[in-house]
Amino acid sequence: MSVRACVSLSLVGVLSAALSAPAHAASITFANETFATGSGIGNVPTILVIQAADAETGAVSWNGLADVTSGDAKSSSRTWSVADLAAIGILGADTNFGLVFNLNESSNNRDVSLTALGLNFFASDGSMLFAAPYACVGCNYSLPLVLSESGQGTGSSGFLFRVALTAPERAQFFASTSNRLGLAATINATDSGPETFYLSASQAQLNANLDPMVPNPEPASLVLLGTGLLGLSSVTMRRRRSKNATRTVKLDHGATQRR
Ligand SMILES: [Ca+2]
Ligand SMILES: [Ca+2]
Repeated sequence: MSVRACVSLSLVGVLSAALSAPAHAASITFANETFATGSGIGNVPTILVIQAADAETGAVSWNGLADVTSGDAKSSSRTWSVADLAAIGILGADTNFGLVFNLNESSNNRDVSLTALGLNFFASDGSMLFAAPYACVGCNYSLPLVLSESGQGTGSSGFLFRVALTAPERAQFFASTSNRLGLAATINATDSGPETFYLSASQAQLNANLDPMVPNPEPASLVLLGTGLLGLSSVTMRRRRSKNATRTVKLDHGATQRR
């Protein structure tokens, strides 16, 4: 195949990725931010409480009639209806809101490894509208994410995750005051007290440090985009090799991870 034909096919791949709709989807991201308001499970908008030794996994979801906790989730876990969310300042007009993760570990075992995290958006009848998985594309904090407890006390300080929905998802979820939000998480290397997650509107604080967040590209779009870019890269590499046979090109995707 000629170089020109390869370039044409690669561009088709890139264009088809760009044209695939929707280009974005709901996601949770992390930028190594901490959050220092609230104290105690009952004093913050807690959504999920999970506790087990060594490894814990649990979820709270909505079955159309009541909350359902599973795995290591405690009864203090609860879903939040759109009406509940409005009462704590999380509205459909918000471009993002916060999800705060508190550790409760013993002093000689402060690290945990977050291996899965995802919000689930339910219709009032219990059916799933859509999910917001942890999908920190290009943010340098991929899962499993090792986090270390910085201070004792549930709610006194925590790690701030940001949740972003697309405009159509916001419109869909916030259209009914009885739609509900649930959460699932899996954490390894745990001990001592429960790990907790709570919600935060606090738009002013959330927006103070970072640019407004946008939802991440969908994985399918990323694959197509990656395929197109790889095609372009291989063409470029072949052309360079033909000009300079001894030169080696190394592609570095820049992925690093906090340990
Ligand atoms: Ca630990
Ligand atoms: Ca713990």
